[in-house]
Amino acid sequence: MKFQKRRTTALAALALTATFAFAGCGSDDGGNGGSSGSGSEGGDLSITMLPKNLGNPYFDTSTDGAEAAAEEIGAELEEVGPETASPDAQVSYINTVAQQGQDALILSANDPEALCDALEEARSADVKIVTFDADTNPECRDLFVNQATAEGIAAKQLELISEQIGGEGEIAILSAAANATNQNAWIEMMETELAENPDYANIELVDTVYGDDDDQKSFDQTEALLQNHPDLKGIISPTTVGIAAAARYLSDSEYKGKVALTGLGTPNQMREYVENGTVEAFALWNPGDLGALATYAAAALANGDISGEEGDTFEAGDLGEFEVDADGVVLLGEPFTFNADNIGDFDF
Ligand code: RAM
Repeated sequence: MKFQKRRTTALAALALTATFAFAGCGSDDGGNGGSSGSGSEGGDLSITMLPKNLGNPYFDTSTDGAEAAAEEIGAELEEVGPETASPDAQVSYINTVAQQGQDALILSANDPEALCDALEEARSADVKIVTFDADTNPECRDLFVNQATAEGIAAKQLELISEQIGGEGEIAILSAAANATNQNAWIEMMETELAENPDYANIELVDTVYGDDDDQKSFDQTEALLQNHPDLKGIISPTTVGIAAAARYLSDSEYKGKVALTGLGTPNQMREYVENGTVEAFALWNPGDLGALATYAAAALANGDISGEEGDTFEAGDLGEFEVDADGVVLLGEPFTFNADNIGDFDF
């Protein structure tokens, strides 16, 4: 079990200010958070953050946001997590949280169902459960902090690929893990939209493959897609790990500039490929804001300020006031499109 306790310092607070500004620079997420150090001290609340896996810059940024929010609240936050994005690997961390009697657990789930027994156990030890990024079944947690609606995320990616391939041709999807609730919800929406929206009548989805949010596997799957589908016009990768690996493959191949690539990526991982013409545009939200919002939500639950009922409201620092929607969902906002004109404004 890999344990990681991250430092919450004035620097993290500084990084958050930049992340919150969204268009601002200065949030250095370059490290993988492997630094040792003390958690944020002195708070009454103890919160554990469990991403899908460690070593993914997307989750490094969400944890930076969570740490800065914890510092502001005066809570102690620690990040733990497995190296591979699998549900089995997450269970032991949830068990530890239950044994420790933490006040809250914030997690991005690798499976909607497989973690539920362990989460149930934690809840009976009075741990508040907040999912963020990738949900479990709603009955297994108190709140889900959603980055953007599944419809919005699906629509944005289809709009981008359609523009980039001139509205016709074969496309494929390179996803994360096969059980990931977030990617599966987005893919389902994209399939429906492709089938029903006349704008996409000439686009055919020919394959969906899984890179498990592993860089090498995603790279290999990209190569296989291109070999198996010689007429492929474009790839959508709704995962920051997948799109970066696919871009790296395309960038050094004969397909550069010929096969379009879009999806969800971080500006820092994609900058090189936008600048060298491999990728025209892609989308994402601000993972730092997402981590911060999940932390404010977890603290509001643990403090008893809210119970997670629809209509409950809570303050999330500079992000403002948020309301709990149906099914215990709190919505961060809308996806944002990055391209050559704006990518230089972002640093995460
Ligand atoms: C990867 C993870 C994460 C997802 C992003 C877009 O980092 O799969 O869950 O939300 O991509």
